[in-house]
Amino acid sequence: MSNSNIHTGSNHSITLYHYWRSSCSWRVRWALIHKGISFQAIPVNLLNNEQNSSSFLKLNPGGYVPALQVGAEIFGESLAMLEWIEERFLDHPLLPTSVTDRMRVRQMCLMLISGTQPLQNLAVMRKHSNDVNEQTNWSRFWIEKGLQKFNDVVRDSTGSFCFGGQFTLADICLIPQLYNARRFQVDLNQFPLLTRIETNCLSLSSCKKSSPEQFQDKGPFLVC
Ligand SMILES: N[C@@H](CCC(=O)N[C@@H](CS)C(=O)NCC(=O)O)C(=O)O
Repeated sequence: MSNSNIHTGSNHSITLYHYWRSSCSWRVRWALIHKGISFQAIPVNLLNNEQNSSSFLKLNPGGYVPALQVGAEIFGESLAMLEWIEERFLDHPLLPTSVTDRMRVRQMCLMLISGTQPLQNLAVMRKHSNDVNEQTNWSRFWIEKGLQKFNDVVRDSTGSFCFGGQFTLADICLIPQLYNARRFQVDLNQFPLLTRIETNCLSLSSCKKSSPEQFQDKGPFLVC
């Protein structure tokens, strides 16, 4: 799709502008699919810089994917989207019941959403260095550091998933981050707890259906 040709999804009530390999996009695809919500998926090619095209910036002035259109309104920031999905669609909850437990899960989410992922962004890597190897070193360093801290928090509350036996938003944030960690050659053998959680998540059909491979090189389509 060319920069001037971002399709709008106005004929469907929920539309997700996303990029197949973006970890932030995967989070939202996954939550929507987990809740059984159908949505129009519209690709925005980050490698072609479509996120900075004038047509996309009109949709999301932040210049990032994902962006979520709900009716006539459009929103940026994946955590805001995840919270909206959770509050709007109550079945298959992605947060625990108690408010302190919810705070723990939100802490885990933010350690990745705001403490780790932003440092591996294209724009950040390019500002750090023009050298691709150096960009990889930079991202690997910060992802590894972020995962170490995340691991320390999860260790005290884990079961099959990050927060005990309940699949939550923390898992939805972790698995795409591990996918990115591999892209940047982080040695995940140092995180057996996290890869065990990953194995459990990968067996969920919502994880498979929302994964990057399912959306690679696809044009706009309706996810049911
Ligand atoms: N805080 C934002 C971050 C979004 C973000 O960083 N998106 C990345 C893809 S995962 C992006 O669009 N990068 C484009 C760029 O760096 O130019 C969120 O959670 O939605």
